[in-house]
Amino acid sequence: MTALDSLVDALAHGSVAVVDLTLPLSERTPLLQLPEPFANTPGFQLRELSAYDDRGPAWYWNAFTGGEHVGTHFDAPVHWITGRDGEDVSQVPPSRLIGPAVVIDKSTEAAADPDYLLTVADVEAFTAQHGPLPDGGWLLYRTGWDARADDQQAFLNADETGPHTPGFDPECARWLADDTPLVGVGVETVGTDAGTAHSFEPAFPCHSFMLGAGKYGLTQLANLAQLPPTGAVLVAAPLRIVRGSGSPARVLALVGRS
Ligand code: 23J
Ligand code: MN
Repeated sequence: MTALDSLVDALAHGSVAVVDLTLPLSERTPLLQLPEPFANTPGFQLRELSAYDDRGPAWYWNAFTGGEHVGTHFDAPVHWITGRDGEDVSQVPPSRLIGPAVVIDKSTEAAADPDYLLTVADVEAFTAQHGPLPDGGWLLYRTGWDARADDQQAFLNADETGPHTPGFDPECARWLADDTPLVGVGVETVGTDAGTAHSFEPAFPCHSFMLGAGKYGLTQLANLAQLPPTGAVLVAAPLRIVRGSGSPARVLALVGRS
């Protein structure tokens, strides 16, 4: 049997399951809120073209509008100034859109401290137990934030000092970008950086270092709790928007079930 025959067999028999890591995309999908004077993204919206009516008697279809960075989405290197000479989303090699994933669970820590920042020591504690970060793979950062995704206010968790959502410590972001074989990181929050990351040095370090290194981001992931710490295979499918800085994406994981 070839590897693909084995995969088809495993999918048919349920020894490999498909987990949808994608949140539903609608006008209710929560949006990043940047402070003045920065531009903000429009949300996702459908406009009905016909619904089995005079405008199209046998068909239903819509046009849609919305930002590239809405809902479960992919950040391409050109999204950030550090990656401005890098790939746009249409140029990402497809082989980099599928790869092994590890899941680091800091949901307990993030519940106690919404400003929790993942550190190099956290990742090293994980690799000491589970083995090295995967070559060409993804680090998925579980914080429990997906439970808040149907409520914009709870999801952004902002007070008078701004948003409070977990993210990466700047040194951890630099290390993941420059010193590990990962191709990207994925998070459950509205962006790959912490809510307070506008005040970090550098500002928005995860965007700055990861995209500057030609790597990628995935945001607003769901169902990471269904994945094992190691062994899942991630498939990220952003739209191939020419000159796009990113795109809403369908993100799936293949997981072994014994
Ligand atoms: C633009 C500016 C800051 C941030 C972001 C976008 C995102 O989170 C994003 O979706 O890439 S933090
Ligand atoms: Mn983004």
